Amino acid sequence: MIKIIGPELKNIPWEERPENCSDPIWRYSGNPIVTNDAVPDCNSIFNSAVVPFQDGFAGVFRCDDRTRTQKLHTGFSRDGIHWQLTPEVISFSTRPEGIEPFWLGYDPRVCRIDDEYIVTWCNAYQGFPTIGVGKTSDFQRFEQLENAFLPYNRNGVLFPRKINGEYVMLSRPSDNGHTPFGDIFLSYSRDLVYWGKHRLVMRKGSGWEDTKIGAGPIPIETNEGWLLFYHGVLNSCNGFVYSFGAALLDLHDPSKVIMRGKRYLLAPQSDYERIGDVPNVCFPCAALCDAPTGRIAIYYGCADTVTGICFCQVNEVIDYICGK
Ligand code: BMA
Repeated sequence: MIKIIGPELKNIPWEERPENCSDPIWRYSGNPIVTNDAVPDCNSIFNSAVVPFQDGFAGVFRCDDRTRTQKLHTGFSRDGIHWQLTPEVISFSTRPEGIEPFWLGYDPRVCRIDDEYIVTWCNAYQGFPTIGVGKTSDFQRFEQLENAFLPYNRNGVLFPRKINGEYVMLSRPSDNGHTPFGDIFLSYSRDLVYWGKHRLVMRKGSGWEDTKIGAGPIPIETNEGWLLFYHGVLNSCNGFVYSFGAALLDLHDPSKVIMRGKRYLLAPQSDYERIGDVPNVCFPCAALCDAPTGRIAIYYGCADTVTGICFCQVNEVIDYICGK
């Protein structure tokens, strides 16, 4: 019997599976839940990360402004569906010497470890993409840490606890452009500053993930392994198509893949996933879960334009990964 290892989250956003749907994952009927009007002067809000916070939820949102610069804003919600975003861009009260002031960030993830929320995002270092790292305890004051890796890298995703005494981060070595390749690696750190012991986790696959893959939400701990949702990209004759699937990683050595789903879980099929600034993109960056019921709510960017949410049950996702 598969079980999520974690706390109860009674107020997890949830909607039952529609009667006519037999898929392991289903979309919220009110999608999209966040659109560009949540922030002044904004072009699009997508690929964003949320966590339980106080008696509701908090998040870091990717808001591209009308100069088309990628910015990060905080947001707060009581129910995980209706969000109040902060009009001001996140700024860091401290930053390491030699790092240029933060001016651009995208595809954030937020990971609670002990009483801190660690934010990772795709940062610009001297104009090259790499993984930025910051932390906050209240979503008001943020400190910036060292970038985790050398350029070029994207999709830096932390595990929600130390493994064998060390922090662990998934990432995807990239290029300076739209990256027509990419596999998922992991790295260890004792202090969130120096990263090493780099290991391959998963290579790109075939079909829906034949071009590149990248970790999505913070992995979910279960009694059978870490449940990892990840995006996969197909290179079609009309450009990239971003879908997402899932895999199970070993609890003690997450570079070992126990099992990996062959089919995608969610692919761009709704209008808001197919039509937008970049058509055909479903890009998950966060998941909430309620351990006792096995409910999972996944937040994902849709067509690089808006943010959506979809739901699944842990046991059904594991059945899907096992090919049942
Ligand atoms: C990737 C990232 C994402 C984006 C996706 C599709 O390389 O930049 O932010 O959603 O491309 O455009």
